Amino acid sequence: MRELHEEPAVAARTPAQDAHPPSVGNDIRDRLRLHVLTDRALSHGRTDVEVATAALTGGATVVQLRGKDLTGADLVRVGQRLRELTRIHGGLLIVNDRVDVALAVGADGAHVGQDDLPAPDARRLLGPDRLLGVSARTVGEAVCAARDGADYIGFGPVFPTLTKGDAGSPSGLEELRRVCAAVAIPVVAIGGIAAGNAGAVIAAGAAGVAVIAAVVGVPDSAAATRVLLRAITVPQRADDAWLRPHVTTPAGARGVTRE
Ligand code: TZP
Repeated sequence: MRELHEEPAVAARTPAQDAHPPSVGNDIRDRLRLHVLTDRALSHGRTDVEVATAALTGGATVVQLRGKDLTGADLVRVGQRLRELTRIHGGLLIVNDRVDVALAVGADGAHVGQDDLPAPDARRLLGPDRLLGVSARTVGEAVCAARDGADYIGFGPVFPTLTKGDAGSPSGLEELRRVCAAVAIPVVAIGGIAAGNAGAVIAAGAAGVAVIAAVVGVPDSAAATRVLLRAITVPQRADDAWLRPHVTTPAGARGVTRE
């Protein structure tokens, strides 16, 4: 495995990459659409920066730095690189567990679990402008997190996962549906999500999905991200002109506005 200090330089963004991926809009729900969590144990020897580069190139909207075995110094070093990279690609950077690291690297937010810093304290430290994600495994936890200042809920595991040993038993899509109905803030589903089941997760009401194995655990992370993004993106009808406002025009002129 490559050492942290050998992280490659962040490649400059090409003009073709200047536009945000289609899934990234100003709406926070859109921006939370596809989270990729770093995990060195699964990354086939690639560094977090290499995997994140591939994921962002494929259309990931969020990179979450997750390094339970990394020191604070290493987290800050990698976090700074990921900050640079996510800025270039128009993605969000969220730091798992470590609000202090999130602040140190100027991340867009932090994500805390039920056993981490309590949500009200995390919110106080992050201030009003950074995102706070809170993990929840039940409707009750989700409702409390929303009340305590979370911007989004990380709900799961929805499906069985081998990636997190202590994740608990999968909740399934019905419980996900109940959580999505119970809170007004976006719900991001996690746990065993891959291209084959991601559409069902969005159909259940989730604003987005968060994955590790499906992107980090495969050799071509950019391609895997593209496939996932397609699976969770509501198809745009080619013939959706009838949905757009019609204007009355002189005879012979086109009657449908296309901005
Ligand atoms: N929290 C609940 S399940 C999980 C986390 C961090 C692991 C998700 O990994 P995978 O490989 O996408 O199932």
